[in-house]
Formats: sequence, C-alpha cells, structure tokens
Amino acid sequence: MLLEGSVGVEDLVLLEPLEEESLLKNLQLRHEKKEIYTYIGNVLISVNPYQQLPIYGPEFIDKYRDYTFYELKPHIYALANVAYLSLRDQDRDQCILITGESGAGKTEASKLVMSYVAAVCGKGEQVNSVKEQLLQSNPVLEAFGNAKTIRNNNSSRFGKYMDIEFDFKGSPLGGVITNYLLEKSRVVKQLEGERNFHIFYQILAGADAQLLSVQEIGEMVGLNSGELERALCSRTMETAKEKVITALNVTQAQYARDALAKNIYSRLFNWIVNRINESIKVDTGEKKKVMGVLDIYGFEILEDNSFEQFVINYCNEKLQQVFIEMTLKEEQEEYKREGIPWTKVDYFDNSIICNLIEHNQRGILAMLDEECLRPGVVSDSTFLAKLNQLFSKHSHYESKVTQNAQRQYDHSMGLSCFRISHYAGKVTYSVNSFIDKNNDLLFRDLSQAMWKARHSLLRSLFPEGDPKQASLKRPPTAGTQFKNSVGILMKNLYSKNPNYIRCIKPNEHQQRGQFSSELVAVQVRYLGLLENVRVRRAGYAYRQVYGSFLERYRLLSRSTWPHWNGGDREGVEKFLGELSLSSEELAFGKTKIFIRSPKTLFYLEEQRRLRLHQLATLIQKMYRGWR
Ligand code: AD9
Ligand code: MG
Repeated sequence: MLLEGSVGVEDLVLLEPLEEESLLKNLQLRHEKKEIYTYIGNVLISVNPYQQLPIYGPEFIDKYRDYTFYELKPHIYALANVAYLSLRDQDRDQCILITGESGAGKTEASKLVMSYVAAVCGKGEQVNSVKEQLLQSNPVLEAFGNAKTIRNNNSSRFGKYMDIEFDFKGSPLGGVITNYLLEKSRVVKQLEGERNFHIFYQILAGADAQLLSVQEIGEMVGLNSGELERALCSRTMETAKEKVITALNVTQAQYARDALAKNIYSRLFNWIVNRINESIKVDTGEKKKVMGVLDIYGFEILEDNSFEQFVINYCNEKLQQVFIEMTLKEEQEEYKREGIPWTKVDYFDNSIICNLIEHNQRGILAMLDEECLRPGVVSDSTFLAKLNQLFSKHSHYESKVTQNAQRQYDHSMGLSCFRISHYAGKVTYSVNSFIDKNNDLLFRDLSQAMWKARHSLLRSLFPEGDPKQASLKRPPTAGTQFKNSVGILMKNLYSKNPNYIRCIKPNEHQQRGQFSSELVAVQVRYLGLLENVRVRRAGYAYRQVYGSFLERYRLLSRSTWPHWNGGDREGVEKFLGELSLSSEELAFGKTKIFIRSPKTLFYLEEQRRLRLHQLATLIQKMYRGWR
C-alpha cells in the first residue's frame, strides 16, 4: 500500500518500470530518508542503516501489534507480527529466513524479531523466565561464536537456526538451537585487521591476574606435560601387526598444535550450544507450535574461495531452492484458497546446480569423499582431475581443462581451480586443502591425550580418545556432515510457513548515510530480488482483504461514502464496478480482492488523493462559511 508521504514505493511489486536501475534507485531514495525497510509482497528487504533509528521502542511494538501488514510503514515488526499471529491463531508453524552477506544486518534482524515476539507473546513469571533464557542465549553464543572481521565488527562466524516453541495459547515454552559450521580456523589464524573470537578478549579483560589464559596449559587441563608433548610431537601409526611411532617435523607439529586448538574450540562451542539447549529444552508432551529463526551466512564470493565458501554457497543454493519453491507454492496455495485460477510461472530452477554439488553418487561432495577415503596417493589435484573428467560437459561447471578442451582461453582461471555457475553468479574455487578440510581428522595421539586429561569437560569432548572406544570406523567427513545438516534444515523449513528477510549492506565501510549502488546491485542479484518481484507480479500484483481495501478506497464512490452498511465484499464490488476497470484486472477471491497490474493500484491511489483534496477543500469552504 502506498501511504501518504511515502518515499518511493514501499512495495517493489508496485515499481514501474521494473528493472534493476529503478529498483536500486528506490532503495537508495528510501535509505537516504532512513526508510530502511521495503516489501516485495510479504518479503521484507532491510538495508543496514549503520545507526540507531528511533523505530524500535515499545510504542512501535504496540503500534505494529494492533495493525495489519499493509496499514503501517514496512517494518520488521510487521513481519514478525504476521508470523506470530499466523502461528498463534491459525496454528501454522513459521520459519523466518534471514539472509544477506556479512555485515548486512542478519543477526540484528534476528534479535529484533525475537524481542518483538518476546514482547507480544504471553505474560506471567514463568513465561518471562523462559523469554529471558531464550533472549540471553544470544550474548553467550555471540561471545564464543562472533569476532571482529574486516567486514563486520561483530561478525557471526557460525550459522544459527533456532526453533522457538510455544504452547496452544502462543506463550513460549522453550527452544532448540542448531549451529552450523563454526569457522574454527580463526582460533589459530586471523587475517590482518581481524580478531579472534570475542571471548578471548573478554576473558583477558575480566579474569583475575592469577588466571592470566601464565599457568601451563598442561596444568590447566590436568594433563602431564610429557603426555601432551608426546602427542603434539609424534604420531603413532597402527597396522594390524605393529605400532610405529614417528617423530613429527616442525611443520607437522605446528599443524598438530593448530588442529588440536581448533578441535578443542569447536567442540567446546558445540558443548555450549548443547548446554543452552538443555536449559531451554521443552519437557511437556503437549503439541507445540514452532517458530524457527534462521540467521545464516549469505552467498560469498571472496578473492580466494575455498572449501568454506563452497559449502556456504551450497547452503545458499539450497535456500534459494526453498525460496523459489515455497514462494511459488505459497502463491499457488493462496490462489487455491481464494478460489482464483492459477497460471504457471516460469522461473530458473536451480536444482541442476544443487544436484551437481550434492548428488549422492555423482555430486562434487560425493567425489570429494571418494577421494578422501580412497587408498593410495590422493591429493587436491587428483580430486580436481576427477571432477574435470566427470563434469567436462556440465553446463554449470568449468575449469582450465574443460575450457581448453573447448578452446576458451580465460587467463583469470588458475590451474588448481574449478568454477561453478551458481544461481547468483560464477564463483571460482581453489581446490587447495579441500581434501584436508573435508577429512578434518585429528591424529589419534591427540584425541587419546585429551581423553587422559583430568579436566572432566575436556575429557568428555574427546570420547573417541578412549582406547576402548577407538574403532577403525572414521566419523563422516566435514562435507557430508554439512550436507546432512543442511538436509535436516531443509526438511524442517519445508514443513513451515516461510517469512523472508533479505538484508542488504549499503557500503563496505560500516558507515551511516553511504549507499553504493554497485555494491547493492551485486546483492540484489545474489538475493534474486528482481526475479522475486516478477514471480510476485506474474499473477496478481496486489491483494488485500476486503475490509481493509474498502476502508481505504470507499471514499471513491457515493454509494459507499460516507456511509456503507453492507458487507465488505459487496462494498468493494460496488465501488470498483463504478470505476469501470477492465474485468481482467480484478479477481474476487473468498476473502481478498486481487488486482493484476500495479498501474490499477496507482490509478486508485491517484483517485483517492484527488478525492481527499476535494474533501479537504470542501471542509475548508464550509468552515469559512460558518465563520
Ligand atoms: V555476519 O554475516 O554475522 O558478519 P550480519 O549478521 O549480517 O553479519 P549484523 O547483524 O551483525 O550483520 O550487523 C552488522 C552491524 O550493522 C551491527 O553490529 C550494527 O552496528 C549494524 N546494524 C545492523 N542492523 C541494524 C539496524 N537495524 N539498526 C542499526 C544496525 N544498526
Ligand atoms: Mg551475524
């Protein structure tokens, strides 16, 4: 809906002409006027303001809980409100999917959604204590899982999905958090200008002098130093017949040290998530209503893209699949519910790319696993050779070898790289360390040493170090684990009603008031916003429940203004009938009116503006007459 005094269009469905340039201009104009939220139908676009705006106080919460979606300015509270009401009153489980690149505002958005829901759902001492626990899980996870990076001073270095569970009245009971792929390499190495996880600095700032992160590590964890040294400096190879102990060289020993640090930290992080889950777990057997909030890394194209970017982009490819399927499904279902004929919409189906990566036998991840488990000499280059052989003709795969075979000479492509044409653009990945990162193995000597620690928590983090447990069966590779957890996540999302928040970063400098069109254009493409508007406009661009629609436009007709005593639908039929619009433009659903083109809505808005002006003049004249 276009409100008086609105800046640009508040819903991109109404954008004319619909092209990238006008879309960017619209976002820029709104950003300049501190209107950071814009809709595409029920999808919310949020442009990071990099400043505290006075739009989140309790008075705003009260306002948004009392109005329907289109009656107020676009706002994250409006989206949270729709999701919560649909959960509480219509019994539909919800998920809120927040995507965007690093620094775009995903985590802030997820916190705003959670605090809005906490403010409007249920009252009472017990309920408040559940709310408190759910909200307080954030600072703990941020301390251990966030760090300062070049792109964001408080960057989440893990993906997070949180299911908040409610009882039949819509009061919160508790929740479950799932974490994805913590960037554990940060523990041992950070880029220039970046920092380690916040917790290290917090401990240094807060701990007493005795603890200062000086005592020998061995003593701290309750391990004798000889044991630790042996595990860090040598490696035991066991065959069926014998046990061979070899000394590690300096590089290998450093590698072992780093691997140990990364493993301790990431296992500790999982342990913390489990502990939080223990305390927010819901014990009651009653049927629960669920709202899931997903705050996960967006699509990444860095200068050097490695295994991490590969799996992150795979996850985004899957989320795009959910997005397209569910948006279309939702459109289709709404038309069905309202009894309006549905015309099929053409869109780019990215399952060909998902398959290229995840196919059980012939996908890139399966090939990587095969190479990791294959006996004999394996390396990143044997893995690449395998991909080149298998995907030489795949329309979304390229490498130097496949390019040369087709006589394409592209100097930007390195010998140890492959390139995937993702839905959001082409990304070149270097295969260096793919095998190593996928294997993610910790030498058994190290896990056995950790298992001997007197520090009970540390010991419990390395159960495989128990000689009695030590089986030869290896744990699933990092790639497979990630693929499995993405699979579970997708299943979970498909079972819920989706609500989308698409976050956009307006500049690279974390500065207020700066809007780089080039930077935003790239994100608009990654997020597929134009396609989203097209899908939304393919059928009827605009729909509204009869009551609200009548309230807004009934002043356009003498039969419905100033008084109308009939039903809402009848009233809408009456005044629209008088405007002699083409019958193709309108469809009357069971509860909503559907309007095909944005132009018709513009026309209605214009008529309404003129009519208001007319009425205001009339009132002025009458007032003067009285005086
Ligand atoms: V990352 O992928 O975890 O690196 P996010 O989560 O997308 O990233 P985050 O929510 O952390 O970004 O936002 C980055 C910074 O932008 C915040 O620390 C705030 O300073 C700023 N920000 C984001 N959203 C808002 C907002 N709605 N109002 C004010 C905001 N500031
Ligand atoms: Mg974040």
